[in-house]
Amino acid sequence: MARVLSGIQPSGDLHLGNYFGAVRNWVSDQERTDAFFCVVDLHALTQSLDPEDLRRQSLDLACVLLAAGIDPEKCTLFLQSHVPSHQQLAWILECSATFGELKRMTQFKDKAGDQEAVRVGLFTYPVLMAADILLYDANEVPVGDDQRQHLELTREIANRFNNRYGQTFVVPTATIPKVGARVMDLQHPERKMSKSVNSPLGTIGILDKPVEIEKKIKKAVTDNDGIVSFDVEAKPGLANLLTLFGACLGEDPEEISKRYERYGDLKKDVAEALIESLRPLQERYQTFSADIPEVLRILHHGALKAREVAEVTYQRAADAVGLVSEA
Ligand code: ATP
Ligand code: LTN
Repeated sequence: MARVLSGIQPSGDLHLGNYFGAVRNWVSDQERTDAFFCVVDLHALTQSLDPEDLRRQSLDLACVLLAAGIDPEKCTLFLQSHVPSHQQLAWILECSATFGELKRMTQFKDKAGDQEAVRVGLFTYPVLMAADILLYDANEVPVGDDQRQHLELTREIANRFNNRYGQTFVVPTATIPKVGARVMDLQHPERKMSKSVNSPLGTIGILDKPVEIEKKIKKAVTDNDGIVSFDVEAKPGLANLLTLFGACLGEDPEEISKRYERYGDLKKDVAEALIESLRPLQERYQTFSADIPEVLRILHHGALKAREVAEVTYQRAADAVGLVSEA
């Protein structure tokens, strides 16, 4: 059975990009694979979060994932910081990845931007991500399109390590969905929908109320030529709406475009489809968020299962590089 691992940061409210690009596919992956999903709270430390916010957001994200259909009977759900092997392996891998490789990461360049004091953790972030993946011998890593480069780096690190120290890691592949891998901001369709950019009208949260979803879709930026067609370059706003619709219906956005003549009709149906797609998740979220002790139990059980797998791989890597095993 294939092994899957993916992670998501507790850095803010989940949006449609996170849902269609990643989380929804995790729910189907758990049916056919041995899947591990982790809330990457250590990665979120690369941003300046209030400690109480980080704690609350980590548990809230676990509630959202459970509400989305992540089922602890079918997969392993855990918090990254509960499994110390992630940090241990990250150090070993940092001694293999190079400064030049990390400097080329576009997410680092975007996030470091013009910050005056760039944290070292933001720079080494992709190596911790490589450790997350390699510890579980993952064959598949379901992510959105923006993580392609990080996955390439993970493969590079794994291959280099295997060549230098002998076969130690499984070399993983990114699994990126056909529709929904890159959901764009509704107000700025040239940039991706993002948790860390403040764009309230451009971002639809997966817990947004139906009236908010309707309003945001109605106000979504399109163009003036009045022709409904799927053209990402020439008509990015409309293409984004068709992509969201396609992701809801499981249909090709181009096919959907042929059924519409007016932007208004399309927008109305897109809003309705989104509201219906999110309704079950939103209802279940109430149940989980009202029972945090149960969520903590699920995460504890997940950490036990994750540690069992991760510790074995860590030991294999530690042995390979020449660290002495404890008697
Ligand atoms: P930020 O938006 O703050 O940069 P993020 O949402 O990209 O954060 P994560 O929460 O770690 O970062 O992402 C979780 C998953 O969601 C990843 O697999 C990522 O590829 C995917 N994802 C994020 N944004 C989008 C988007 N706009 N479209 C499709 N997938 C996305
Ligand atoms: N870097 C990812 C989040 C992430 C991840 C992972 C994804 C951390 N560790 C392991 C897949 C597998 C992001 O920023 N979206």
